[in-house]
Amino acid sequence: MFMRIDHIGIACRDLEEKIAFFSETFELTVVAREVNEEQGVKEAMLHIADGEGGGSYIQLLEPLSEDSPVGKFLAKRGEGVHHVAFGVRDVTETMAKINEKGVRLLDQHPRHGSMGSEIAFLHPKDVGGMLTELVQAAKR
Ligand code: V0V
Ligand code: CO
Repeated sequence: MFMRIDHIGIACRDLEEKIAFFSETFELTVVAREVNEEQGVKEAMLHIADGEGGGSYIQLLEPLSEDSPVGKFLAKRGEGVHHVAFGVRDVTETMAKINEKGVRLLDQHPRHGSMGSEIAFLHPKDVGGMLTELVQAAKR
């Protein structure tokens, strides 16, 4: 089902500060930046490697508001790992397969994700406490 880890999403209060830290400390390059109003985030993708069907990245996330998913997470838990995203071939198909096994989907239809991807989230309570994202990367 999963081809690779697409990205690890990290919640932060100051995107510019964390971009500077990750790019300098780990010699990673920012390959995309986006404001995603629907998800309530300002985000940056730092490239790590290329894999089957797409790359793998660190995703740095700053909330657009306090009542957004990342805003609430920061208030409750502080900065840190917010979600893990897996690369899949077909997000709609994978959502259906996983849902059949009793895992709740947080999205009924795929949504727009970073770099032209299509994404969907699974409920963290059904995945051992890990907010899980499915990513179908844009065709290259
Ligand atoms: C909340 N919980 C988490 C969690 N957020 N557990 C693990 N990881 C997280 N990130 C736990 C929380 O501690 C509660 O457990 C329970 O889930 C319900 O949380 P809540 O605070 O009561 O509820 P909300 O309203 O904060 O909703 C949580 C969910 C929400 C996960 C439902 O954040 C959501 O829909 N997220 C999906 C969208 C998203 O995260 N977008 C931002 C990334 P207890 O306390 O009851 O035990 S956007 C992105 O990644 C993009 C654009 C991309 O990759 O391209
Ligand atoms: Co993500």
